[in-house]
Amino acid sequence: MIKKYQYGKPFETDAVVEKIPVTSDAVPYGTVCTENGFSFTCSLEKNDAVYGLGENIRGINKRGYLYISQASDDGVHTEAKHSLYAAHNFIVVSGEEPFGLFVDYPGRLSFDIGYTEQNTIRISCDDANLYLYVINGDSPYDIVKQFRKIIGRSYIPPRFAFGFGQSRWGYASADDFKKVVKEHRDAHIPMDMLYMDIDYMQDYKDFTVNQQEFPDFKAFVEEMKAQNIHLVPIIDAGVKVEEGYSVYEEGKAKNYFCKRKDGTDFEAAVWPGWTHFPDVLNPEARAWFGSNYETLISQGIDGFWNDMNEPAIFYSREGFNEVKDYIKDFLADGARENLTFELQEKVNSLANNTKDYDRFYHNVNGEMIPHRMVHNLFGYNMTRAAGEAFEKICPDKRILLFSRSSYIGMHRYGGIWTGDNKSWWSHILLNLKMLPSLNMCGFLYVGADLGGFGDDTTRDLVLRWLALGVFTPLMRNHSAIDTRNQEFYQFENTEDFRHVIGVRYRLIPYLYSEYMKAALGNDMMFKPLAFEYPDDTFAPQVEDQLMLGNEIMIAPVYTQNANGRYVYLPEEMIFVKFLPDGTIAQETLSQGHHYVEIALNEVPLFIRKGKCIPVVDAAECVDQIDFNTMQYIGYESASYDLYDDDGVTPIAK
Ligand code: MIG
Repeated sequence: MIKKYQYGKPFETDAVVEKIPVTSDAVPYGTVCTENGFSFTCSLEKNDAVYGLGENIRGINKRGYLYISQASDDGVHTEAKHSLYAAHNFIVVSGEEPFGLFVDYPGRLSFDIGYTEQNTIRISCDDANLYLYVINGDSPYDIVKQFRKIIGRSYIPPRFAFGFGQSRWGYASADDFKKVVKEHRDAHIPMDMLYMDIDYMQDYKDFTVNQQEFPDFKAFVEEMKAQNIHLVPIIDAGVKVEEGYSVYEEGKAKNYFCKRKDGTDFEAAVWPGWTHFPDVLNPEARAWFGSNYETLISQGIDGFWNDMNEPAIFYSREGFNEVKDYIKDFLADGARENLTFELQEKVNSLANNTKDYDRFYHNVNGEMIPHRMVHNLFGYNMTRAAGEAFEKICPDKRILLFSRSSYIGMHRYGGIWTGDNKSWWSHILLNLKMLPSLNMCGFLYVGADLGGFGDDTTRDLVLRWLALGVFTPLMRNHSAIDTRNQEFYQFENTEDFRHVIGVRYRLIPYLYSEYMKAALGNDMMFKPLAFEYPDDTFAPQVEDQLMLGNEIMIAPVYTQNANGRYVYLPEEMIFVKFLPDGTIAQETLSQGHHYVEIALNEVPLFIRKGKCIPVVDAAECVDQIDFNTMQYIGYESASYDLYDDDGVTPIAK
């Protein structure tokens, strides 16, 4: 049962697609107050768990912290943070009478989940203009499925997107890219995608390609395709201000950029220098921005990643002028000489300063809406621009698409990657914990930068992280410029990487099948153990193992120098290890706690009692997977219902 409550005049986010009439009943489970902004307060019982909030820090059980929905470009994902790149305002509270809440509000919103008071949830925001959806059901899992149904079907990528993709910020020339492909192919490390970060562009201009480095881009794309490699270019939110650059000229002439209050185009400096932001909340401007993707699609491109769409701002014209004035005073005024800390802070506060979100506006059906009020919708609508355009540009083909920033609703148009993590062991676990939370909010095509984006990685970290990454729909090794080289062939004993990536390809028929079942059935692909074993004493507390699909449990090693790990089995299972010699070890383990040994070059998984899964032979790309090699592993009398299709044709909603 879902009830929809309306407060004030909400902004229509299109997060929910099902038509639900507004009710005038009282809100159950808590108290709503609309005096100073909006707040919803309810109390928690000692053992209630709180799930949801999608892309976020901390646990699967979100209880005990303050989370703030405010999409932010912040590459330091520590426990101390309150926001990451997204706003996924859906939570589920377990307990005697479980319920779910979706706060459809696109501005800054706080979820105090037992932070101020351990047994109290308080959700609040400044403007009492929003929709609140209250869902009740038999269990948290049931509530999630009801929610997923009203927000519409999740994005379905092409099947090649289940292959492995290599990425690194810094590849710039055709030769750089060719080298990466050659190294993988020579070492027989499977690969389907090669990501193009910002350096492929001409001066960081969206939808352009550096002519000198790629004199015949179309031919280059073809050459890569001939080796079964899909190139996936990045698109940034800011459009470079430059006379003669057609995207800029057209956007300016048609008033498709976000404006200041005085009607001039808002200026933000990002990678290209000064840019304007496409007003993707304006349907006309959104269609226009999306139509630009055709420039690359017509050259053979069939995948994109949208970046910097919180939107990230290095500095605005206003912020820049303020600091310039400050520095002038600083240099002139002897009294200030000692305040270098203040100066440092001033300069540092230029980037992603929320003050800038008060300085520009969106034109939504003729009404000027301050960006601050709809901040969390930018990445969603940039990605929607692309997704809606693809339906026109290539209606017969699925296009790979994912974004950094998002809001619920965007899950219908693309996936997400979880942004600038670090080469830290703790981030393997963070990656794992986010997966079910993201699925609850509709995001199924998800993954993290495997091996870690920032900081220097180590060989063992990459291998352990991959043993989780082999299960995530988006499987990509990505790292930042100036960090230690992170391609697999940079490390000793490359064959270990060939083996682990090979395991991914052996599992693709299963992973694709489970992904599609989850997408078509509005279901989750990754679940907390509590969702499958709600009455188990230990399962609800497990935060380092997940259920994947309907057949398996995963439990990767996430500590350095470990030879294995402790694992909890809520029921008897078969412990499976993909060994480096290509064989598969299977051992039945009883219900309970176990220590399992797992070497660096082994991939573990657990098959649930009475189930089996399909496994094929490894291949070097998705198209070369030979379904004739399919065998089943797990319980002998079990059968598995395999979903498959051509992997390309869009599926009607
Ligand atoms: O300011 O394009 O999250 O994946 O490599 C950094 C360069 C901009 C941030 C993305 C990251 C990407 C990087 N980008």
